Amino acid sequence: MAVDATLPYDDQNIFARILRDEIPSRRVYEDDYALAFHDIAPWAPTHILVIPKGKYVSWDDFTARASDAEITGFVRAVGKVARDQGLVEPGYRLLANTGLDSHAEVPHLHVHILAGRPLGPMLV
Ligand code: IU
Repeated sequence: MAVDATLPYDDQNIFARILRDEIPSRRVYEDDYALAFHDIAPWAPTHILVIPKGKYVSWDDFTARASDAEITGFVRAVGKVARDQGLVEPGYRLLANTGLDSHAEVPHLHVHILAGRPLGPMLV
């Protein structure tokens, strides 16, 4: 079910539980600002989710409330994960759904890193 980006943060959401290690995930990277793990239902040969350590519902919430250090740390982590996974060539796509129309499903900000095949044009 799509989630409303304006809802308050839910400490029991699945990615909060992954952050707390209450639920296993295939982690690929972690630092003070971010955790990256493989998506459980990949849309492409490489499908990694990068989430901030802080409690942010969406891209909108994050960019409105996070500190400059959190934003810089998170964005750098996304770039580092893609580099470390060898995705810069031939390339990758970043995607962050926010709000009902985007069909965001998990109410903790996540950036999708998609790669591993020609992804074609963005159709929507
Ligand atoms: P969305 O942007 O909120 O629609 O993406 C949610 C993603 O989280 C989606 O690709 C799911 O496959 C993924 N996911 C996951 O990796 N592990 C989980 O336990 C759950 C969802 I629930």
